[in-house]
Amino acid sequence: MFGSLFSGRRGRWGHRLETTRIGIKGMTCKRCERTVKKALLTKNGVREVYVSRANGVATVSFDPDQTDIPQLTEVILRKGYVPGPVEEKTGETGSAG
Ligand code: 9UX
Repeated sequence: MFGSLFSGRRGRWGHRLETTRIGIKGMTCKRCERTVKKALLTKNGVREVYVSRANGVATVSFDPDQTDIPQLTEVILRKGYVPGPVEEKTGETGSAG
């Protein structure tokens, strides 16, 4: 649905393209998805954003030459949401770090 989730892809114009998933807390209604999505899309290098309030996850495709994950999480923070690791709902525990 979102194409490959593996990094190292090339975008249409040959720029690098990386897809990451960022956990987001604090999205409690549908409009939050749009708020977060629009904020991320204003960032240079961000190509594609999908936000799921139900899962608390933003899936972001970006050019790692133009922006990076710390910058993306900062955008989310400034909008008043709390970015963090993706919390998988599989019941698994334990992550390295
Ligand atoms: Mo809904 Mo989100 O009223 O910040 S838009 S909770």
